Amino acid sequence: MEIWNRHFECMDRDELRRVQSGRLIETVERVYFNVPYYRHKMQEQGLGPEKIHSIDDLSKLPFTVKQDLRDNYPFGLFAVPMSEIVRIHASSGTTGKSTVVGYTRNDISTWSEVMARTLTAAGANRNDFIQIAYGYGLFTGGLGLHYGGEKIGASVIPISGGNTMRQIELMRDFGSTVLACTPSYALYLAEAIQESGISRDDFRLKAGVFGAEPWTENMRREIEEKLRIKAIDIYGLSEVIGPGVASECLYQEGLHINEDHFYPEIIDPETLEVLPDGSMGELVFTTLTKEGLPLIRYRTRDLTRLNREKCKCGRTLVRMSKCLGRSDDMLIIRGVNLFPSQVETVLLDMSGIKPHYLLIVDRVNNLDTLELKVEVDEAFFLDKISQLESLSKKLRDTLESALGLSIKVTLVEPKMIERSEGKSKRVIDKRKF
Ligand code: DLL
Repeated sequence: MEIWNRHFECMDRDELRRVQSGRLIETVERVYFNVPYYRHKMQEQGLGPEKIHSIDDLSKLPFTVKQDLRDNYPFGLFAVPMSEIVRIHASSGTTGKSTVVGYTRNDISTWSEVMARTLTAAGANRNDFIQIAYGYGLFTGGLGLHYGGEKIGASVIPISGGNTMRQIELMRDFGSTVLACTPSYALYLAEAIQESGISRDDFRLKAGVFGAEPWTENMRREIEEKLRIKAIDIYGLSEVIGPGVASECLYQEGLHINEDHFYPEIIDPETLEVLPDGSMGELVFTTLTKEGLPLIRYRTRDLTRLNREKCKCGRTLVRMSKCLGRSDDMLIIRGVNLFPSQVETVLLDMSGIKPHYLLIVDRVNNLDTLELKVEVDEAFFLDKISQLESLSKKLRDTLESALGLSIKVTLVEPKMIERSEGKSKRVIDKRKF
């Protein structure tokens, strides 16, 4: 089994810890002297870079959360002058104050390196044809996979998302061997291939690198059977770098975290206490080499557990279990991140409706669907049907452009949405994770 960077991926754990400690010290200095936000936060706690000597001191440092990035929108947390930034991405689905991330030339090179590790771990090499059906653009999926694919010398096919018939045609004609997309799109493609009548023998596909949303072992089995491939789970988030934070090897027993670049901790999301290895909790990352947007103890909100045993593949990098849940209310719909509060903001701005709503998420033919049920104002409800129709269309258009997702809007009579006494239930997620 090939390993892209044996030196770091199989490093003795004591040596790795020394590397991590050195890099943490540099990172803390970088943020303290270059990012006023971090300097103030550390000063408030009586902390300076001289108090950080090793990874053991990490827990002294304050946490960073998504809201901190939004409050410093767009570039306030960057640690280098903009002239050093060569790429900007932003998290999907959010409007206005979205999460903006910036990369220096070295960051792009780090990203390509960790993506090269990811693809190699999935069994890919220079002889492969990688069909990248993740979206290209502000989303990190397309370009992240792209640079990794080029780095290992594979033939990269930057087809981007959507246009299923063309995906299938090119997959057959170009002989794609590795497919990169969300797991739900992989399943959708698998069924479309079956329906197309083209024989599976006409394809050369052998592996898939799937991520950007949670998926279960059952989904994996289904994808592997339908496409007759090895389905590899890859994990990442824009704030930390994009895809390439962690990925499975061919043993599929947890995702190896590239911890020489991204140091993981597991905390209790309520008490914020650091938990021992093996406990389920919220994953927190400190970047150890990033220049553009270094992050200290960034709370991902993803729930998982860590395992530091050496893997059968020979890698010593810590493994995280598949991420299936979050400690906040973020939904991932067709790979797009969505907070119910984004819908609420649109509703509050629109006349004719009340902010009493219910979001219904489902999966039909392996594609996520999103429906909004929302109450109409009493006065409006007595109006003509045509007016209701135009209200519904206006609402749908506004939501679709705000969320970057298609949505079905159903207007209902006042008081039709159940009121709850405690925390109101805004989302029904019928997908099975
Ligand atoms: O989804 C980066 C990515 C692209 C990862 C392509 C893998 C492949 P964001 O849009 O910032 O970045 O969303 C990050 O997606 O915090 C998780 O909640 C979720 N997520 C990403 N990968 C997985 C996975 C990209 N393999 C958020 N399993 C993260 C479960 C995942 N959830």
